[in-house]
Amino acid sequence: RFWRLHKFQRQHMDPEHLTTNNTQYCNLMMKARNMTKGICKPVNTFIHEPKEIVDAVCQEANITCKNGQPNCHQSSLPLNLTHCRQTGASKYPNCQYRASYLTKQIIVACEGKVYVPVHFDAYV
Ligand code: PAX
Repeated sequence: RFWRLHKFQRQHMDPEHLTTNNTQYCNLMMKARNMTKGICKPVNTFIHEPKEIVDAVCQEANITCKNGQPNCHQSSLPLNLTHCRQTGASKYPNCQYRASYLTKQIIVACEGKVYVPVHFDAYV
């Protein structure tokens, strides 16, 4: 559906920021992108690449997603990522995250007439 691609953009896309060792990145970005409302989203990955590069992953061969659906695709190249994981001490509404800066291939699920990413499945 139409709104799913906007949700993916909000939750996973951050082409402006380069990978840095900013320990506050996840604390700031998880809040700024509305992933700390109601609950602290436990795990979320941001992608620091242009939209065209990430959309193009949907043109790679189909692979099976973690949930068994066939609409996943793996990037042929490693991409710059920040992986955010909630810390053990984090308690809602004070959501606290640890950031890991990675260069890994991503697996996304794609949907739609304009076939674009809607879900972040994993990095490998
Ligand atoms: P989502 O809700 O899982 O999927 P996310 O990717 O940001 O959100 P709506 O209408 O929004 O409910 N969709 C699919 N989901 C899963 N698998 C397939 N094949 C699929 N095809 C379509 C967003 C929408 O995509 C639809 C799905 O129905 C949703 O529609 O991950 C939990 C969250 O953590 C992120 C990824 C997930 O958020 P998990 O563990 O259940 O896979 N996340 C997870 C991450 O960002 N980084 C990580 O490394 C991991 C492990």
